[in-house]
Amino acid sequence: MHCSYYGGVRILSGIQPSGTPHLGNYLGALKQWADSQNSEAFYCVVNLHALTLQIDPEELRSQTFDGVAWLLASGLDPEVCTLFIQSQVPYHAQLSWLLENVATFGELSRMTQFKEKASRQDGYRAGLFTYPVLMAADILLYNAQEVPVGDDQRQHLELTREIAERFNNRFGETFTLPVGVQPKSAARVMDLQDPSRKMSKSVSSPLGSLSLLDDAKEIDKKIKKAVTDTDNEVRFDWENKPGLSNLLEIFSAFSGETPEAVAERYTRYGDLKGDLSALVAESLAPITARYHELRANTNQLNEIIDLGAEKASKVASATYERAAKAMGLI
Ligand code: ATP
Ligand code: LTN
Repeated sequence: MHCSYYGGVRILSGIQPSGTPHLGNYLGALKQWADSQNSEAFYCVVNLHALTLQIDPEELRSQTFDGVAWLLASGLDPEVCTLFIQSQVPYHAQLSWLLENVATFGELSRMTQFKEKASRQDGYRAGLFTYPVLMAADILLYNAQEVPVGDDQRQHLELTREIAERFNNRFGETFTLPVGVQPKSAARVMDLQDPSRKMSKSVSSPLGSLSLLDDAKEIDKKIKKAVTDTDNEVRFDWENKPGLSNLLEIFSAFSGETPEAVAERYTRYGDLKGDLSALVAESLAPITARYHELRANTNQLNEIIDLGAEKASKVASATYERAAKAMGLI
């Protein structure tokens, strides 16, 4: 993985429509996407991936619109990049099936996210197992060169490269090999109550995760209660001070300073936490306000989604046809 963006590079990334984004999603994904968008960038709300979760159909429909509104509120401009819903481009599911016959059972069994999620539920769906192949299809359909994702998706990206390389060797040069791109800071925002775990929609406790819909009071409460340590020295040190270092990383992602520079300015945890909660609240307020405005205008959202599906389908259909033909399909 490397850490730079340059204009004109083909980019693809996706986010699941599984509830309000949290601070990790914003810093690890949405903010990066908005900062790096160009006419070659494709961003999708991956509602097919969300079918791997226990989710009510009405809720899924509504959360898919929420997802589009959050992407727009975070700064994605549908006139600049392509913003679309995964299920509206049928080639994702189609290519995924082809790639399931390139990926191996052993490879998929080694995926950490699968092992973690499967261990937390009985009767998990087959889709949870094949999830990374669908993700590979998302990326390869658009010939993406760069995939901006949080650190938690690194293994899936490596698998995508493996699948693409194997396909190219077996069936002829078809896919571009993508690289993962990570944000410079806050590539992995940790749970505020358990800094050994990433902040997550599905696992974090209510106090561990900061939702983009939290108001200033809730943000303040969660940051003040964030788990740190007892030695009271403000120092950026992930190994010995993971809770505090997480707060310094978050600070740095919003202020643009390095976490070390932020640490130098403080001697007391309380002061750092107070300033951080004000900074987070002030930074998120305009995004949340924009979200509410966008979400209330369904007609406008539908127009944006239709345009995205049309633009995405053009690129995806060409790649799919090429891959299907290479494999011998008529
Ligand atoms: P879950 O934990 O339930 O799997 P999630 O919170 O990871 O969900 P996703 O929709 O899977 O949410 O992730 C969307 C994007 O946010 C991805 O690019 C992912 O890498 C990024 N991301 C998720 N959690 C974090 C985090 N804690 N820190 C930084 N980036 C994150
Ligand atoms: N698996 C990712 C979401 C995702 C994605 C993608 C990210 C699905 N398809 C393609 C980047 C590119 C996740 O759980 N965060």
